[in-house]
Amino acid sequence: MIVRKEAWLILATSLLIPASLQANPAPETDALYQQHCASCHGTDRLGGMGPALLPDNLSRLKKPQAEDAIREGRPATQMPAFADILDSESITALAEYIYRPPANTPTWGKAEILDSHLLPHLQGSLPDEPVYEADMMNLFLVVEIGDHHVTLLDGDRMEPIHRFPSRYALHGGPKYSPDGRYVYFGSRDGWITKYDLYNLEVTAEVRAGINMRNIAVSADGKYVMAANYLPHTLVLFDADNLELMDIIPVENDAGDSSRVSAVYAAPPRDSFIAALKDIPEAWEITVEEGKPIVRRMQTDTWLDDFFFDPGYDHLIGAARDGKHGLVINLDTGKTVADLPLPGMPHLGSGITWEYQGKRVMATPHFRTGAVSIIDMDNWEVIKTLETEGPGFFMRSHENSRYAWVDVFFGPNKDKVHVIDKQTLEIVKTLQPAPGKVAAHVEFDRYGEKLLLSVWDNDGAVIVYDADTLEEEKRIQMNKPSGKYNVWNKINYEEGTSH
Ligand code: DHE
Repeated sequence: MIVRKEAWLILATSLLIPASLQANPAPETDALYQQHCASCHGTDRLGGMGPALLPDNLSRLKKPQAEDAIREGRPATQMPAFADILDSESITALAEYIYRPPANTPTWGKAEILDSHLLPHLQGSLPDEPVYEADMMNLFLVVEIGDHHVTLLDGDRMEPIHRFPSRYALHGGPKYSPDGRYVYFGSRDGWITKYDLYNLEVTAEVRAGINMRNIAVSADGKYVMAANYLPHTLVLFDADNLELMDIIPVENDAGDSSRVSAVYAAPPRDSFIAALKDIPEAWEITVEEGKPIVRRMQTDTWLDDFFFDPGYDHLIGAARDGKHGLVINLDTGKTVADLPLPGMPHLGSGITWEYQGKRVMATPHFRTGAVSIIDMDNWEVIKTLETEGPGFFMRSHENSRYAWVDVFFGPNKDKVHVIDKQTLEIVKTLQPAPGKVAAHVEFDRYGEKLLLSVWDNDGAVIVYDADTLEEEKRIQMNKPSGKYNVWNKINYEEGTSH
């Protein structure tokens, strides 16, 4: 029997896509969407004042939660409750509708990016003095994902200075300008927001893509690079006003395109480094006379998550199979070591420190309760530390003898381990809010105090003394996720994320 390729495709597709998603949406559901949702989320679901409502963007929201959001609204956002307007069948139909792949693949190119550009304050038009008093190098930003806000904290007094709304679902670390005055936020649905910490004002915004991974700011502060999942692009902006400079299609020589796993600035190299999710390549991008120049490195596998040594000579990547890591020399592009890292290491949150006269790096794992500690001279795993469950984030500070790692997944998600960086042992396990995830630590600029999130709508950041490990105070917050200290970030402090 000869089966034509198209027939196989139809069969394969019908096996993969649930029946509810295969049929075209009923016209009445489309009408409901256009009547009640389109004004905020866009007629084509690409987002507007509200987030994009496409399957790729919603991968982290379960359908029952989407129904709840439609029924009850979302607190502290513009999303109203529809329980009194729509019956439960309509709510279910709408929730199904937003998880359907769109009829036409959405485009987000030059015209859309230029159209999205907002410039409330031209670079240089606001005063150069802060409108409040604080050590501007010891500020923290706390991203509160519960109601999409950001809190600015004074890191000396550990008191909030200001709280402002953010774009929907910020993700990844915000990136500061080299002088620490401006910060750039990236949202999952593609918005980049530039914020002036002196004047407490958004100065520029632009939407780089429909589903964005993260952003990076060049070491000289001149450029911002966005890495997208959808479309398959890297997008370069001028950092002053977020003007579009170039769109780099992410494809190989054969014309296959790829999502970008992430992009980071590599300060000593004066470049950006990106890894691709669907093509086994890592890219180094330099900007010459305003134009991005791409150098491609073939890798042995697809890299989902990666990290660098302090000199940015090597990229340490997690292989797609989640079973090992590899080390790539960034000058030669060659793989120089294979790391036995089972359990899907989360290298994006790796940290390094000095241990017995040499530099080691440590990473938690998404799938196993372990922290791997690796000698960065010979790339050997010197210790696998057992934890009470898989972890997400690790943090320390050069001046602290401890490293902190959370247990983000599983029954012990409310626990946080404190590791002695010289004995490589867990010396304390904290459980600050039983039943609530405790995760993500950031130190102040001196490494003397630190903040830990109680990751809950009725949550808090907890201030600890970094030496005695005693709690000092709790500041109430709405699902605080990451926290970012200006000094640590602009100095690429060894214990913090870059
Ligand atoms: Fe993240 C950083 C990827 C899920 C909160 N996350 C990052 C970075 C990457 C990444 C590549 C580094 C970018 C940067 O800082 O420039 N995250 C991924 C995933 O692939 C994953 C597993 C699946 C996904 O949904 O994309 C994922 N991340 C999450 C979450 O579910 C978290 C816990 C909640 C959320 O807000 O989405 C989450 N990720 C974070 C945070 C950072 C981050 C808070 C910044 C950490 C830092 O200290 O810099």
